[in-house]
Amino acid sequence: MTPLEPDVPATKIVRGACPHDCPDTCALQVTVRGGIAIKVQGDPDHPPTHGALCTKVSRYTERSYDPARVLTPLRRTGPKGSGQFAPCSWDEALDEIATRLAAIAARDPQAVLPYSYAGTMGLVQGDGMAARFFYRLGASLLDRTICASAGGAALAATYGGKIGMHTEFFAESRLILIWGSNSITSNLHFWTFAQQAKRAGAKLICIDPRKTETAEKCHQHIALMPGTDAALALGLMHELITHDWLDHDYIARHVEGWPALRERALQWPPERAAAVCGITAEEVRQLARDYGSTQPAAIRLNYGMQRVHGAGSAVRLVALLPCLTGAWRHRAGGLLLSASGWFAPARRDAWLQRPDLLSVVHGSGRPRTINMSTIGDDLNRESSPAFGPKIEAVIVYNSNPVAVAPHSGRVAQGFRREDLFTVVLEHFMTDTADHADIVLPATTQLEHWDAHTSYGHTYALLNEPAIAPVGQALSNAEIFRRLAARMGFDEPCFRDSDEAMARAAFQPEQVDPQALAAQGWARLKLPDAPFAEGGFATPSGKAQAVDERGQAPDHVPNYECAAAAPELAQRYPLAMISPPARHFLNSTFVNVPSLRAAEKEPRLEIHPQDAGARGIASGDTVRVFNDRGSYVCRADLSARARPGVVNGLGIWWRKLGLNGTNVNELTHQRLTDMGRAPSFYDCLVEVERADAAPATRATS
Ligand SMILES: Nc1nc2c(c(=O)[nH]1)N[C@H]1C(S)=C(S)[C@@H](COP(=O)(O)OP(=O)(O)OC[C@H]3O[C@@H](n4cnc5c(=O)[nH]c(N)nc54)[C@H](O)[C@@H]3O)O[C@H]1N2
Ligand SMILES: Nc1nc2c(c(=O)[nH]1)N[C@H]1C(S)=C(S)[C@@H](COP(=O)(O)OP(=O)(O)OC[C@H]3O[C@@H](n4cnc5c(=O)[nH]c(N)nc54)[C@H](O)[C@@H]3O)O[C@H]1N2
Ligand SMILES: [Mo]
Repeated sequence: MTPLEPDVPATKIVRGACPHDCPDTCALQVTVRGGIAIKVQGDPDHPPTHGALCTKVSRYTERSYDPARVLTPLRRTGPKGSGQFAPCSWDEALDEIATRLAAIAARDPQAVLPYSYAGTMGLVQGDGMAARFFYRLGASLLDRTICASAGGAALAATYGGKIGMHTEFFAESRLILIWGSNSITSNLHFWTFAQQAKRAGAKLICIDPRKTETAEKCHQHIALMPGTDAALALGLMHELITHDWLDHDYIARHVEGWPALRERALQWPPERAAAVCGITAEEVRQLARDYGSTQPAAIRLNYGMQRVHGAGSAVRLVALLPCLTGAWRHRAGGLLLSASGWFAPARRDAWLQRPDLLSVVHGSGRPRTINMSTIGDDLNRESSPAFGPKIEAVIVYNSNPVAVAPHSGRVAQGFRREDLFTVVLEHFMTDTADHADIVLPATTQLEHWDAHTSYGHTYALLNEPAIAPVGQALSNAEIFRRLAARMGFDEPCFRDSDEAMARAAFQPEQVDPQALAAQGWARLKLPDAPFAEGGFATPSGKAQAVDERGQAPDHVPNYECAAAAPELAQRYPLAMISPPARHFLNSTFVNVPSLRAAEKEPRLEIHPQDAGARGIASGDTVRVFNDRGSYVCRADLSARARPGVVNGLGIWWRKLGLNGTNVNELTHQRLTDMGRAPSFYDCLVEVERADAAPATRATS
């Protein structure tokens, strides 16, 4: 639409959806004047958004119009990773990509790897047209494990899917456990409901190794050691059993495997649990008393507690707590980790993504799968019968793996391979874009169509473009549509428009198309209290307390802790977690000047006791290190850190850090007990003043 069209009003409001990887998926209203977006606000009528946006997205126009945006295709002119590029035309860029991919695919299409995550969570600009393209090409499949797959697998094992409470009803709870979640940072719109409950007299308890801004505003904070949540849940169950704070009728009718779970929990008296968790037995007892004697009681579990070896076992155990007390009988009771499974029947994934196109190249077989969390090792592997072909090309979109994937020294080493052909679709020159052969300018959410689900609420949303693409940017879907044409993929699905895909993303019986078109969002038709009468999505309809072998989950210690690795713990005595800095969203927004100014510099929160023992003062430049590498940042002596645990707030761009690294220089690629996920928060380190003689050499 051009400003010259006579019937265009001077100012209009366009309805949209926040695309970012966050449980809140807000409904947006974008004010546009003369073709320029001047304001982004939250929709006051959308219940989870209730008119408010976070600091990051309320500045969205600053990001979309940032002068540093990539506005033309770029071709590499310097060594890999140097960030030296020259502009080229779309035709040159796409012709070169199509030629290179066709040559590799002629040998083995599995040597091509798509790498993407949730830079946008849209069904069209995420894995819509891109999925069609890579299925048709026959490329390697990507196992998208980097965030939530341990918890997801655990929920599926326990409830039969990623399903739980409606976020709105937390406002009516009498007790809320905020468990492994920094709601004020990462789930702000849930916090509004928690505050409503608090004002109505509910007790709020935060379970988190770090004294977050959320923990400070709760009535109680239980600062357990990272990776010990399963022990805490078992200790709680022990107390629920011995005090008979159980709903026997609910258990008998709706829980499978209770005798084995009961036997397991009886091995965990509060003293044993407390010793593992690094808290007091009284804290375990009091929490059990609160949980066992308050209805309705709700748990906002979040992904922060499932980035450790025993993540799956821990989520299974916590998810069973409301099944033992019958908390599920109330709409304000139960648990929410993810709501995304509620959308499964509504999403037209088979049409949006067309996995059937795999058969064009692979017949009835399937290509190999690469786990995105081990990209560091996998980019450095040669061809072998077990691995398949060496990775020859990576197409990255909606992700910044050089900054966000574990053991990033290894990841960067892989992306520096001169024989790797790398294409990155981006808004900005991220650490990953610096390593590309070709960078393609992508549109932001203000510039393209999309359709959205949420993992924190139960409303589907539609995003209309508010402005024309900035510069020469094209939507991800349009880029893959043009590439498909150049590769000779002539299936009609490669001609579906972005708008057609967005408008037809949902089954009309599940998501009311009129509501979606008129107000930009529509609530799924679901019962208020989904498991009041049982009816879990498992084959038996019961919550599953045991696995196929009849075993109840147990506490699994961290890979890196004194119990499992005593020698390592001697050399690296501090546990490090790396949750997000409040003004960043993963590595997104690190480059937005006002938001980076708010975070100032990469920081390590360290307890004054641990700092004192190392001669470290607040503001000192420190080296945080282990056998994988070292990371330089600023020490922040802070009671937010508990003794024995340091908090390396993430996720800085490596090139914007103090020594060209970020916290993932220190994390490892070992996977969780369920879901094949990374264990970012299962990491031992040592810290010293950066001016001290290095105690160890980086070995990455
Ligand atoms: N501002 C902002 N918002 C975000 C994000 C962001 O980067 N910035 N990221 C988005 C994404 S991708 C996701 S997945 C979610 C993440 O948000 P959450 O699911 O809340 O997960 P985290 O932020 O990783 O961690 C939450 C809390 O868990 C604590 N924690 C760490 N280890 C443990 C443990 O072993 N046990 C317990 N009980 N707690 C532990 C951390 O200290 C942290 O305060 O938020 C989304 N929202
Ligand atoms: N140490 C440590 N590491 C972590 C975590 C942690 O807590 N600690 N958290 C982990 C978690 S939970 C997650 S989810 C991952 C997140 O990892 P990623 O999904 O890689 O998330 P971001 O770093 O936000 O990078 C997303 C990129 O997508 C781009 N983008 C956004 N929209 C579009 C679009 O429409 N088109 C294109 N082409 N690009 C777009 C953005 O500019 C941005 O650079 O990181 C993980 N890494
Ligand atoms: Mo995430």
